[in-house]
Amino acid sequence: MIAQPLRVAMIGYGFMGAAHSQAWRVAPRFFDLPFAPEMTVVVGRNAEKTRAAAEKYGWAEAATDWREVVARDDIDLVDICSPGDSHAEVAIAALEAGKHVLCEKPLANTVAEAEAMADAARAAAARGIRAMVGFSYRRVPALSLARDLVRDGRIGEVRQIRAAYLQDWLVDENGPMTWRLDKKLAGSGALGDIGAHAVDATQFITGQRVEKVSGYLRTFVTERPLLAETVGLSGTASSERGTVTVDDAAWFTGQLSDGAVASFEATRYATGRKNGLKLEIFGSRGAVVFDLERMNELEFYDGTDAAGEQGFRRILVTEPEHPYAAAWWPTGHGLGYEHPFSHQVVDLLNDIAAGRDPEPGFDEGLHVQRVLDAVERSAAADSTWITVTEETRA
Ligand code: SOE
Repeated sequence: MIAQPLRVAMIGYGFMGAAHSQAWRVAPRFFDLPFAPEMTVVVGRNAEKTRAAAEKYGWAEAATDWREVVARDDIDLVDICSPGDSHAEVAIAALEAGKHVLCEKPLANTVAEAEAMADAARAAAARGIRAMVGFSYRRVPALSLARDLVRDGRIGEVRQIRAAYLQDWLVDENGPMTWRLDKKLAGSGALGDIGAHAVDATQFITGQRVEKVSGYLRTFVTERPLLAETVGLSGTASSERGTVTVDDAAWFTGQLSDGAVASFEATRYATGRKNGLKLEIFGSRGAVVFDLERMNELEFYDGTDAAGEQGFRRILVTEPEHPYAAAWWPTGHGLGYEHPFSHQVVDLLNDIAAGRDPEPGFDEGLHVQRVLDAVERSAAADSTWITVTEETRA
């Protein structure tokens, strides 16, 4: 049977746009999908660059006006890969226009925006329109396997978690300003960009929510050279400096809904750590350890093993029995950073076809946003404990 087309518009074509383009192109070639995705149009502010991106990544058209695109009858799904300051406006307009939405994380720049998005997603769901947040790491096979083991009780009751997302791309203090260092565009720094992944992965694996936090934020380098382009001097190196308005690193402790305690670290200054999301989940009968720099592996400690044989075992998560793995390569031929983005597309399209809400939906994205916000408020109040409130804040 020929699958019905699903016409996609992607907003933004930077790092995430490249990853999502790859997913839209590859997913239908490796998985049986209920729809045939069509890469209809990519949207960006600069016409020439957007045209180049369309050609490079395989989009049929390039456009500069997202409002026009979101209203088009020949678009079924809007994929938001632009900086956080545009998420709320684009997502809400798309949902109201009856388009399914995939939105990069963190869901928004503020709790108020995330609330409005979650409201729009709930109203849209009543009309069969679906919304998903792109916490792609949930769909790394080893991380999914960790969730399965914990859910099946293989480590007993979860008591302690260490979640650290360590990068080092800001170590050089002459590294240029980017939108990720501007609070107006990004909402927050390491906290929202990578700390959000640590929070989501922890909640996903344990099935518990972060309910209370104590946080500390630090900006090590407060001014950085502006990119020539940013000051309108095309082709010239800029000597102007811009102010970094976000955190470089975030530390926080969290209390979880079923009584577990978690420590979180998110930093762009961990010299030598390139993209290390390390999650250690300790339970009453065992433990699981995941490290994104070794993303095809999961360490599992089974406390029920014979006393003389106990120890962490390394599972190479590439067997056909493992989550998502059967669609790809023979055993032992691992996956990379880009594959979870394909899995995200697969799960989203299956959810749309089955008429169920995707995970994580905008309500979960909103909860993560509340956690980030609570960490910021705690940090501003000398690390005092803050309850992650479910109420609207003015
Ligand atoms: C996207 O999921 C993302 O969080 C990026 O926004 C980060 O910058 C990257 O380092 C990890 O992935």
